[in-house]
Amino acid sequence: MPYHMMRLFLLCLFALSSPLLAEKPRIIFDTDITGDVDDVLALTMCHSLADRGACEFLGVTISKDNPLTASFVDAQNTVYGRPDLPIGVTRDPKSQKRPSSYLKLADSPDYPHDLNRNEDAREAVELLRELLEKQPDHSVTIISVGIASNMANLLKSPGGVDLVKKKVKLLSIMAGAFAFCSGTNYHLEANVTNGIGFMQTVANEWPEEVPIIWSGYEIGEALPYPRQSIARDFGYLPHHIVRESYLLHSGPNHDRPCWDESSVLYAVYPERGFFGLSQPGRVKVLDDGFTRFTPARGGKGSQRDRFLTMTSVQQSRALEAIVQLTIQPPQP
Ligand SMILES: [Ca+2]
Repeated sequence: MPYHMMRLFLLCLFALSSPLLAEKPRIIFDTDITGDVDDVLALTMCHSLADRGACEFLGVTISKDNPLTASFVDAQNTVYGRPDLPIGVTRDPKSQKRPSSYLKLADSPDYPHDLNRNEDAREAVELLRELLEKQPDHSVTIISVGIASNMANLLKSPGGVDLVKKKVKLLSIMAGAFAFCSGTNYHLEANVTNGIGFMQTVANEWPEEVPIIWSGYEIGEALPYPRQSIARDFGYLPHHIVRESYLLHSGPNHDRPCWDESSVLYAVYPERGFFGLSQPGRVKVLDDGFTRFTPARGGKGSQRDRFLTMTSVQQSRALEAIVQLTIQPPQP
């Protein structure tokens, strides 16, 4: 075969086998945006990745109770050029009520938007069901980075397990702990402990056929967002909702761990090697909130769950990717 033909053949072969050609993830971002600020940075990453064409951003659902959540998310979505992105809020009275240091920015004239009250937002599970039903089968990636109220209530809704089985490709969830972290081998992580029953429903009832990738506390703890970036990288707008939220929550002298951002990065770029994966197995949520992982042995037992792992090389790559996706300006 002549050289140029061989080259063409090899290029075609590469293109056909390239994961870049795989269908882009269609993402739903399920967040408890209230207490911690990593949700704000993670939501920004969803916008940046959608702006790059790396994913299709279907909507946001909110899993904790605070009257300003929907308004704040709409303000941030408006900053990032998606003023009409669907937003759903939990109305489950068992969802944790939570004060916030930064949601008040929703009331600032610096961040105009048109969804001003949670009462005007959709109910989260109703929105999740509608978004899922409209998508092709096995095409939706749900990124869940808060308490599991919406995920549990989705499963409990009529036909919910079958809907997840039919439409969802992956659940990328920030919850639990799977390695030594925070000074212990038995860390009780907040997204679990703030709603243990919800997380138990997810761990017990999520369909076996739909993989769950867990980002444990230890992953975000090892990804401290650099405070220098907050100081330097958001000056392209006179007021920046990400910068102001971060400062209201963490102040200028803290490198906030990127717990939620890790689940976004994995969900959209699972094949880029930012993280490793544990062997397959099953997570059980104990009554005290600990997440116990049992590996499948010899092909026996559930293989639904894996958790993220990270080498030091992956740590530096993942952190820089998170920073670059967080500081990326909105599309003009
Ligand atoms: Ca969160």
